Amino acid sequence: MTEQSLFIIKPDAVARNLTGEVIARFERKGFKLVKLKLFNFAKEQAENFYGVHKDKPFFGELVSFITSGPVVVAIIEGNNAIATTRIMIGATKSFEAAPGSIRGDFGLGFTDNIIHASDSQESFDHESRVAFE
Ligand code: FUP
Repeated sequence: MTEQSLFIIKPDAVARNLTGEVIARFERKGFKLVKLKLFNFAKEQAENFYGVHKDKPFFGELVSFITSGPVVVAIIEGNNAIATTRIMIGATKSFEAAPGSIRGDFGLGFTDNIIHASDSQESFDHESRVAFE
């Protein structure tokens, strides 16, 4: 089923010049780019984006990290986009993510884990609204 998903290339990966590598993986997989933007999250915008985590102990660290430098946000389209993108990014802790996944191949961090991707239709709707507002 054709659907859309959203990913964010986080400040660590943009700073390490991995933007092209990450986008290329989604293109080679067969996804079409629908929207693409380089920008800096404002603090309030980041708090809204990660609103689902607002009561978690790591919320402050997460907002501080995602606002620490430019990010790239993309909306992609293709078969089963949300679940397939989650498989492609790998486990949250980069140091445990499987080789072959984006986090598994490019990082060792936890908060600084290269990439974010929507995990449901509901999060896609929210995140695309906030990231492109
Ligand atoms: P994911 O969906 O894989 O990005 O992971 P989560 O939604 O569980 O967490 C969102 C982000 O918060 C992760 F990308 C990493 C960060 N995080 C921490 O920094 N510390 C934690 O204890 C848990 C998550």
